[in-house]
Amino acid sequence: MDSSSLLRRLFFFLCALLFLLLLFRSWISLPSPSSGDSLFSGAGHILIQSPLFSFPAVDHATATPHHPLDPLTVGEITAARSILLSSSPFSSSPSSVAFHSLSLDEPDKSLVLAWSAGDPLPPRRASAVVRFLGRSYSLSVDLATGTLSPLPVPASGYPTMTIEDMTSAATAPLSDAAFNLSVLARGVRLSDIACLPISSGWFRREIEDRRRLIKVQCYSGEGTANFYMRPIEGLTVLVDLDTKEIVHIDDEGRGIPIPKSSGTDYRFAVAGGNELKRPLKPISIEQPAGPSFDVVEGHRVRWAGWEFHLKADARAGMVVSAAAVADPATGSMRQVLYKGFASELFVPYMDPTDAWYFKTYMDAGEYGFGLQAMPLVPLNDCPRNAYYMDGVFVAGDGRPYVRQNMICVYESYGGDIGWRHSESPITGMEIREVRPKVTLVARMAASVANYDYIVDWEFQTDGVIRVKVGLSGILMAKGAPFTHVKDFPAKQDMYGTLLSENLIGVIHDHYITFHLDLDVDGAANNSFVKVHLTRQDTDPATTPRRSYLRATRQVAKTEKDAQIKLRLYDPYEFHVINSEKTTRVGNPVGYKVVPAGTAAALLEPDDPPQIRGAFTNNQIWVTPRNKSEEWAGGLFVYQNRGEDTLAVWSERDRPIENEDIVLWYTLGFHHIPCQEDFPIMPMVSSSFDLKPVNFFERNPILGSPPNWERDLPICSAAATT
Ligand SMILES: [Cu+2]
Repeated sequence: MDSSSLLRRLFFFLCALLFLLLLFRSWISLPSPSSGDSLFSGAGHILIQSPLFSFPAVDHATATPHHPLDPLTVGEITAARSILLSSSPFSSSPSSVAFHSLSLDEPDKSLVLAWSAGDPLPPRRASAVVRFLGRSYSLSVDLATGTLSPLPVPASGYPTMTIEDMTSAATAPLSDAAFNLSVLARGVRLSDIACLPISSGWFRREIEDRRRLIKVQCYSGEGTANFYMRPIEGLTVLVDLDTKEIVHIDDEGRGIPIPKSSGTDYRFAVAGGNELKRPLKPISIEQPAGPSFDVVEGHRVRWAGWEFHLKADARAGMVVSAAAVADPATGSMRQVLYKGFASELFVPYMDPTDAWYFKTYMDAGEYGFGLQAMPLVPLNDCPRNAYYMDGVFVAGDGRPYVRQNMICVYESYGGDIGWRHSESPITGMEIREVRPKVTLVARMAASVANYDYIVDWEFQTDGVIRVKVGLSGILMAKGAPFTHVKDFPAKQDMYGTLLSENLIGVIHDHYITFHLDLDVDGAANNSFVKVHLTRQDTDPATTPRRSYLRATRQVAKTEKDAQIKLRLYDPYEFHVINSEKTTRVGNPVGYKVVPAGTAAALLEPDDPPQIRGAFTNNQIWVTPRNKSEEWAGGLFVYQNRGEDTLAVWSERDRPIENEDIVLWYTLGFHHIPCQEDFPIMPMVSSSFDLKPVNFFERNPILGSPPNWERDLPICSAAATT
């Protein structure tokens, strides 16, 4: 055998070996038949690379905390519950205790920042809010010593409802004969009704001072899963949340027909007739070499120089803590954000009539933004390359339960550009430099009855954190005795848009107020600086220009200097700087909050809902950090009088210069419904950025590499049918 034929045989042998290796690699990662995946799917037989990585699953029954900010484990919740139930006064009647919240009482910031992996954890404490024999209690539970200590209780309001509060309120009307007769008189079978517990707000009425109240309204689910589109209009039941007693029934609107069910169902299996005639071909992000992030011990996320702690929270939904970013010049980690979360939501409807005026929801403090977060749907809520994190929450009886897949973390690449420059032919330089933008997203989605909120914290390699809120789900709609706009009395206010026959989508606002404890290069010596752009007029003798814009810096001394209403024609940048640190050339290091599309609160400030929602009166506030000021609407939001809001705290006008400060940003939406929102809304979203401003010495992703064809996975068409 000559040497060339030996080489040829060797080449074929190596090719066969490589083929077998590739086959084996695919085989060991084959998805199970029950997963619904297939190696070959859709038209054209696309070769799909199966994920070759997985994060270890958490065994909640035996989980232990690893980080000072890790949420309470199943074991810790069980221990805290038994400490509380065996202590006075609760031990006298443990079955009468309702747990409205039980979560980690976070250690002091100084202890958390001083902690390193491997150190013993600071003492673990739980904070509990319970109702017992008609009273609310706020308590701190020391898990090490087994002791209970009382905390102050707000002057007004009640804690977040338990899931049991909501379900028992929703079924309470069915025990009332007058209610049942009214439903039947409207031609609706009792077996078809679905009812919603609607927080009743506070309207300066005497009964609100002595009873915990809720309003219940019902819908007909006949012929559709989308019962929200079939309101039984005008029938409102006032229920005592503690006793489940029916306090009052408003029975109006019997002449208003129940809107039709046809065309309202949105489920794929049911609404198959809506299927697009030309669906898109399958699309997915594949990472055959695995993700570039890891999640250490369940909660510490590390990616592209970022490190942060991520956890689910029953009230806030998702909490990002201790976020730090590596400085590419030195490699050292630099603090950016100690704690960020959605502190409160405010959703007032713009219809002052009897069955609607009270709809002024505060979804975090009243319903629990995290309690309402359902498991995310793999492949559709989050892409295929996502990692999922569970939430561990507490039922009304104090027992723990696991909300699986409540948060997802994934790397996102949508074809966006990190930076670029091309030279044009006039310079004679052949330069085409572009860098792709890949980001890391932490996502949750809460379904607060009809509405769905998607909250994304998106970390970028250039140091930007983008916080995005998406709105989808189903409108809260109103029955009407009209089937066409022309039939509506001209002088009457419709309060919204006719979406379909007999159905009005009522105008409303959404506000989401974020608590952003920025720690720019440390907690201390942070200041809020307003950088004001103003027009300067010139001396015509010195320049052909008549005017230019100039930036001047104003350091906010006290809280009132930092109550910001955004104005397009009076622009500012809003920086949080570390006044002790400067860049090489002398600029103070900072991060700025960059607003995007948003909306301002326009209700009368003395309107009771706006008193409670006064935290939306400004888009930006800055307060000195105070552990008792985390919830913008107050600790007890339900039915409160607005005495404990961010607006009230800020009026103290405390010093905020060179302090540990918290910036609050409110993202707002005015929503005038339209027919495209029927029967379910396409996503609408808006965002704001936390962006480094003179934080780095230069573009921090200057050294990031471009994409090369040779590095990318092969996902080409393998064959055609
Ligand atoms: Cu809306």
